[in-house]
Amino acid sequence: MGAAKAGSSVGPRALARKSKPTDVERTKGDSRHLRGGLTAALLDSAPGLDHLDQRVAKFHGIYQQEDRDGRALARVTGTAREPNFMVRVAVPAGQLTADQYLALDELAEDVVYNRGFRVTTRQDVQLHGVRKADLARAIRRINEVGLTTLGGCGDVERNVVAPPAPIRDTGHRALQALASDLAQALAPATGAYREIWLGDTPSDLAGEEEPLYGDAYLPRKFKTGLALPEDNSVDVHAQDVGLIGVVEAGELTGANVLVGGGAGLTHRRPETYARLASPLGFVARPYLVETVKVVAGMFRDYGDRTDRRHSRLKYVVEEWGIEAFRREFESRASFPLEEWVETGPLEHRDWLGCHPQGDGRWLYGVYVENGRILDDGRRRWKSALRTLVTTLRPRVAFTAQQNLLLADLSEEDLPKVEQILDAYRIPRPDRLSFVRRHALACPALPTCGLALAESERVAGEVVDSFERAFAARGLDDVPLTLRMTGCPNGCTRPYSADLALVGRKAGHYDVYLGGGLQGARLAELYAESVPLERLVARLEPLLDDWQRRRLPKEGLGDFYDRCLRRALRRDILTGAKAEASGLPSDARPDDA
Ligand code: SRM
Ligand code: SF4
Repeated sequence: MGAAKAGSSVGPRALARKSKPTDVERTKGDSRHLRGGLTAALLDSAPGLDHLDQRVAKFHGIYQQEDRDGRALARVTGTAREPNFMVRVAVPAGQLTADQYLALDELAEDVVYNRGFRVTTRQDVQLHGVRKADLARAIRRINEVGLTTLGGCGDVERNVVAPPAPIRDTGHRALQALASDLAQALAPATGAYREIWLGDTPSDLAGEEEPLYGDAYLPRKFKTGLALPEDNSVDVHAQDVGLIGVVEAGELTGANVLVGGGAGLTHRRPETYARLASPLGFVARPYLVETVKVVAGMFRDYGDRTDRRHSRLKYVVEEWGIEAFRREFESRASFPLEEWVETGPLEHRDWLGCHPQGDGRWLYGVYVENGRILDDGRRRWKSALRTLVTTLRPRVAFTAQQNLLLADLSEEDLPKVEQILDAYRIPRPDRLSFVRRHALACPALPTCGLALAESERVAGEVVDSFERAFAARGLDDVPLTLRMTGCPNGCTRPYSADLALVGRKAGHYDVYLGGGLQGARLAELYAESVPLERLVARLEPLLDDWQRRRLPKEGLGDFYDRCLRRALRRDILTGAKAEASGLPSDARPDDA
């Protein structure tokens, strides 16, 4: 089990175009179920891990990085480049207790160079700049409070995302429970994590099995997202597997299943593309965990293990066609795949501000700029949130828009929340423009080894300038998604946004237009390699056109789609036009 069936004839086209598995496949297969040389490496005095252990460490939620600002300096001064680590804590559906939140806050004080941490677009938390000597302490602490980093990264099921709002209705409750069940059912079974980080006695490898993944794990990352028709806060079409819950007569009867979504593409590789997931059918509630396992098993067996750039479920689905994929799914499933249930268009919710939970209590969604929980300059998100959580003891939930919800508040708590936000100069959601409220930016420089351009560090200015351009034209009355990334990997899911700025090279961005908040339509490439300082000017004629010709309340993406889209609408978006861009050879390691 676990080996790719290279050249299998199940799909209309054989997938494996090269015959030799990648080096990463060998590393995984030789790792003795993700042990590698990590135990010894943690004890040696080297500041970093060797490249094989770096690959294994990803499955434990740990990425070796370096401060890319310091790279040039090291080159000039001839000093060695110092590695450090990013630790990703997996938080299914983003749900935390107050104590877990405060433990992360404290841990950041202890092991993170700037004492901050960051909410991710998959409802996780990342701690950046951790020293190797502090890794074991950090991971122990995370586990002591009932959290884990296992599967935060690596070629396994990643964090399961789901609507985070603590609404006491059937749909939200059932999907949050399902996210947790899926996380457990698809977690690697190896004892390696507990042995290395938590001091468990080494198990007898001969008797240890990875029943779902096999010895070589999946060919690459695998992502599951859950949504409700009235709450697609996770971009369900961008997931390898998306489940849209169907609630009938107050019961979750099952879910419509989507397969083969994904946002990553590579410049100069037109055969790589972003793709919206395709409808597979409806599955009844008792079989939803099994459904994701069946799809993961298909990816395990048919995903490309010879070329990591071509190794995502979306390529299997696109190349086989959904009919062939469905036939194979049905041949593996022990339960029926039924007809898709019509539930109407998906709606996006961000849950910022205050909302009744439906049980007499309230939730308050706090806007966190780029998910960065940090005390920095005038705004003090870290102190504000610590004060809120310490004083009010809410449950906490992270959103896939990098924000944070405080749950289970009483009505009397609500003014206190706003007082505390004001005291720390945190903008209240109702005072944000739509463009700022929905904007997302990835970390990019200086931590991300794949960044071609800045993202988070310039996003504030970019939002400021678009905010001015929209306000000057009276175009600030509709929600709008502006998503920025430092490279085409798509970590903020930019290819389904109204407006996306995707790093092409230092200081330059490709501009995409035509998606929308619901994430159900792909944007298209509108302008290539636009200098940062020209972005607004380049788009001004288009904004004028939108102002003149739009329907009442028509958003930018909808307007673009109705009036200006050049390409025939498709479910995939290739990087073909970006072929000319120069991707440094170290910008896309094959084992990311
Ligand atoms: Fe991502 C790689 C950050 C969500 C597509 N992503 C990376 C790495 C780990 C860079 C690396 O491999 O060395 C980035 C770490 C930067 C840093 O310094 O923190 C990184 N990705 C992020 C986060 C933190 C962005 C954020 O602003 O929050 C998100 C963490 C999610 C999590 O908690 O698990 C994040 N990444 C995504 C998403 C969105 C999603 O999952 O909903 C995508 C697009 C969806 C998809 O997977 O198709 C995404 N990240 C990628 C890719 C391209 C994958 C592909 O199929 O081509 C890479 C590169 C790779 O894997 O080779 C990547
Ligand atoms: Fe890094 Fe690119 Fe992801 Fe941004 S989009 S975090 S630059 S991999």
